[in-house]
Amino acid sequence: MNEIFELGRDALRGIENRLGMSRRDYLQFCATLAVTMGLPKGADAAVAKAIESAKRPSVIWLHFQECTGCSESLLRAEHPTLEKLILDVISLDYHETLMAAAGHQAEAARKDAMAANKGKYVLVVEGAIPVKDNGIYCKIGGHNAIDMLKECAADAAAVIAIGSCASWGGMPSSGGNPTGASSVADVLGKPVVTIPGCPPNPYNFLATVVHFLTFGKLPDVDHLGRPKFAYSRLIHEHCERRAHFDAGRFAMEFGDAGHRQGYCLYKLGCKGPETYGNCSTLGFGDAGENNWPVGCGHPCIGCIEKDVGFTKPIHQVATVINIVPPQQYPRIVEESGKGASFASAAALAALAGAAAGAAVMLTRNLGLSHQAEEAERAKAGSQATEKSEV
Ligand code: FSX
Ligand code: SF4
Ligand code: F3S
Repeated sequence: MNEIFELGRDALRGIENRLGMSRRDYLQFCATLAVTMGLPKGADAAVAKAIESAKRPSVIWLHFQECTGCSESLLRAEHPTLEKLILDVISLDYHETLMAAAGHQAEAARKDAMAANKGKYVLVVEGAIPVKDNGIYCKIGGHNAIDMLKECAADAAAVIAIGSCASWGGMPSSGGNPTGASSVADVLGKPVVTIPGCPPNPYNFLATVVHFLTFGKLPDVDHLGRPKFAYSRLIHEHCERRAHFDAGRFAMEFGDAGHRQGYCLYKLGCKGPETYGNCSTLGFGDAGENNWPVGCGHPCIGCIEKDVGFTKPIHQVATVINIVPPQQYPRIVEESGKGASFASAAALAALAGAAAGAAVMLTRNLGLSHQAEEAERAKAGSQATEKSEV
């Protein structure tokens, strides 16, 4: 973190005023983003510098077949909030849900932003594109989604498909796909960066945009266009219930004794074993620990993964892609169903370079383990007090 002081007090004070967040929170935010991207030590300084000094890229955000959950999930990201992002990190020049303009004014705003930032703007696409029957199932301002996407992508510096709908069709493409809901890449006929999830974790999007700001290019992606820092591991490999899976301890019904004790949800249809993502390692939406489907006691439905989410029945058992058990298990605190500590496993993975973004795991789960330990200590303390009172 030392390099970060090269930014100077004035720059940090400026950020304090602009973002309305303390220097400490700002530096923590930059460190979190750097870790999320799996960047090496010291990269937080580069991230901080880029956000502080880079010209805000113009962002044009299109909405097609979707529920706006992706934008909603960004609104729930606390570090920073979307308002702060809009005002400071990016220049959101067109977003149908959030902009005040309507009708012709909105269309004019889009055209103006495209002309003013030709070749430089980032195009974010939320929602699938219905291609059946000449695209008549989604029209905005008299244009169908196919034409609008092609027009906006032509002069974009980068295209990001946010959410499963834009990434691979998502929910609108399920059930026989009556409208021909298609991905951005399929309609454009070229690969784009995809951030699948229904909705995706806001940090995966923020980290992707900040990577663009910091390095002038989008992060490395896999064959499906997914940033490797977020989508290269199976959820099952780092799940806090994994030790229960390997020990054969399963919840068999919602609300049964195993479910109440935080046992593995595999037999209730959890798709963690065939879904790639960082849901099990990166808290979702800042609402506290365990704030992801499995953490809340519901099997993962594979909302991120094509041919799994919205395709396989929710309670059908998953195909286990990797049967190799982890080298170390999280410690299990069975009574509360939480308290998994991945610290040692993550440290091993980071040392071995076994998994991209292992540092995310390490950071987050160090927090988890600390919290669990504190909870246990507090419990032990209160039990001791109760005994001494008796
Ligand atoms: Fe799709 Fe995002 Fe699911 Fe909804 O829009 S990924 S339906 S969360 O809003 O595109
Ligand atoms: Fe976690 Fe699901 Fe894997 Fe069980 S099956 S360990 S709940 S990801
Ligand atoms: Fe979706 Fe499963 Fe992650 S349901 S949010 S892919 S845990």
